[in-house]
Amino acid sequence: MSASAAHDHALAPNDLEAFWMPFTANRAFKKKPRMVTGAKDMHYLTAEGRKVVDGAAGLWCCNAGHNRDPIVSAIQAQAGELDYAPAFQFGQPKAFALAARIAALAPGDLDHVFFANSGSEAVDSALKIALAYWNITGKGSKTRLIGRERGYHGVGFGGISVGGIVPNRKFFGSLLTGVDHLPHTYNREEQAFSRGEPEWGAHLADELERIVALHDASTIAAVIVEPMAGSTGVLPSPKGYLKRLREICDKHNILLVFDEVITGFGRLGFAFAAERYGVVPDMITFAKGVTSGTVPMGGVLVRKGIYEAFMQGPEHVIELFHGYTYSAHPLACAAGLAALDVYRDEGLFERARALEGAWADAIHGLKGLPGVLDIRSVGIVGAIDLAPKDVPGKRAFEAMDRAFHEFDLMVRITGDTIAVSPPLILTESDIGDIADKLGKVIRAVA
Ligand code: PXG
Repeated sequence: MSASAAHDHALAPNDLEAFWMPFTANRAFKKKPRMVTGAKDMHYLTAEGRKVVDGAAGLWCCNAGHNRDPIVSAIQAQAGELDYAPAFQFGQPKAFALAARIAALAPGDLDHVFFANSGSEAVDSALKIALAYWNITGKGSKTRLIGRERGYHGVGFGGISVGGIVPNRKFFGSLLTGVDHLPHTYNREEQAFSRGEPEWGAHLADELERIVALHDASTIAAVIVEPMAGSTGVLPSPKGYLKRLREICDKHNILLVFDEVITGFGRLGFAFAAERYGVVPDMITFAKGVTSGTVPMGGVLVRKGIYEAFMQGPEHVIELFHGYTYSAHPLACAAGLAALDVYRDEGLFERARALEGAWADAIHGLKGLPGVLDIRSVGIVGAIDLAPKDVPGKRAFEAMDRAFHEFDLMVRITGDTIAVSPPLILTESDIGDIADKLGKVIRAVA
């Protein structure tokens, strides 16, 4: 293909077969594609020139909005200056600078950063660090990992093992052994139409005591939870729940990992949700918003004591046999530094906090529309549960498809839940616009 033919193909491809799309209904998409070719700030652009409101910040990642000049320039400059550098046994300055900036945003003594390239890799890194930590500190029997029903921790074998989303697990064999799960925290009867953290449900953290009683703390390495379960349909932690988990983990010497791949970098109005909840976990996994989605990057924030436990023995010996070719990739580090500058200079975390009330009002204003069973909101995140029509998932699929084609709005769906999580640069008028479009979509699929 000539360069100009390849360019035309990229803009308006007429053969969609080769790309096996991830987490996608491939045949439905390829019959009627939802294609975007550009983006700026709050919008995606289509080849026909339509402006589609990005109600999902890409996939919960473009927190600073799209194609922001400072981030674009930083990536361009970096590509021209140092395209790649190994992070095994060699370094480049921006990796150290970014790690320090991220650690400075984290609460407590979460002072060290291990870099990966995605949320899935971040989660598997955190689980491996937990296992290795107990190994090297003489408690090698602590190997069990505890996740939670309806949890999403990416798609690596570690992540799907501790995860609790059935279709992400059931096709893939026996997964990791020695894993158990806390119950999820959603109960529609007790929590329907809660704004923010539901009042009911803190006691569900006590289920960890039951799991510890069953397996014994001497076999348990770590507990991993999302402070707000995102992919499963937006389940904010009940009030007091995370504090109780922390207390039980402390009591039994179990590491607590917060998976903040979605909640990190402002989504709940703080750099990390750990701050919102006043709980310091032993590790935080992050990805997505760290570069505002522009270049793949993930990582794990680790408490000082864990890092220091590894910094023993002869100095020429590698302390942790783990890492990726692209850990701390220079383009990702440049993008990360620029994204953190934008978040700071534009006060985007504070902005999310300030707009949370207006956002919740708008999303909860959809109550009473046909088929709406529940609405949840927290930070700049909203979810609307629709009653299933004919077969499960079909109504929300139709909502996503028609939102894009007819109402110029991009949303995410899971089951029969619509999830919205726009870029944090949104204005009150964007909030009104998104709620208005959502209302039209919900009526259209009634
Ligand atoms: N942990 C959490 C909490 C996540 O939400 C991952 C790990 C995995 O990240 P990577 O970068 O490996 O995809 C995620 C990813 C959705 C949706 O719409 C959510 C995610 C990804 C794609 C779509 O719910 N979360």
